[in-house]
Amino acid sequence: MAASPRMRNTLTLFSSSDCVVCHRVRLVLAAKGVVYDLVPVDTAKPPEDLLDLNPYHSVPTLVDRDLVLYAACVVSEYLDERYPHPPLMPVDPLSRARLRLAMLRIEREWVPQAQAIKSGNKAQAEAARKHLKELLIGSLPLFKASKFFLNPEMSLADCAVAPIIWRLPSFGILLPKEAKPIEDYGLRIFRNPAYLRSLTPEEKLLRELPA
Ligand SMILES: N[C@@H](CCC(=O)N[C@@H](CS)C(=O)NCC(=O)O)C(=O)O
Repeated sequence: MAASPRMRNTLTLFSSSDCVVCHRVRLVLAAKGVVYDLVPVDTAKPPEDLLDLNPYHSVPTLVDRDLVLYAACVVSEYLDERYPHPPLMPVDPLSRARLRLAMLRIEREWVPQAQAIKSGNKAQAEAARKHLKELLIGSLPLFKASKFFLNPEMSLADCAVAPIIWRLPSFGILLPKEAKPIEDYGLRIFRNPAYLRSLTPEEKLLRELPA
């Protein structure tokens, strides 16, 4: 949960207001119930602090006292270790490796499509829309296999996937009927009270929260 500006918290997150990668980290923080200061960033005009702290000037960037972390995968795993409850990774090495590989593929294949839909020109956005839809439909067996993404419990992988599913209506992606397990999966996450806490005001407008 983002704290009021007057409070000083240990953690500060530089985050833009509508970004699947920042949303991923905000969802980890919300699932853990961690209080933090949120610094809204316009990536076209990054604040001086961010320019000094992160050589890539990217968001999300997390500051925990003297520690500065960037890259959503690094930040998410750090938060899961720093705030162990509830755990967002399975315990056995095989399941952990599978989830890490899934997160890598989401980062390399799904996220660039989401970013191109939002920021690309018309042709790039249209191609990305088509590609993302194909990727999702191709992953249907994974959404059907367990309650959450590749895991019986909510995990860091869901924190990476759910922000993309949340945006499908705003991306203009309508999934076919046979992809209902993806919609059902999304609803299981969106109904979690932590999910609401992960959203910025801009992201709240992207679709209706389920009852
Ligand atoms: N690999 C980075 C990428 C994050 C990313 O693409 N962030 C975008 C905003 S959604 C950004 O900061 N763009 C501005 C820049 O990179 O200068 C991560 O996982 O954190």
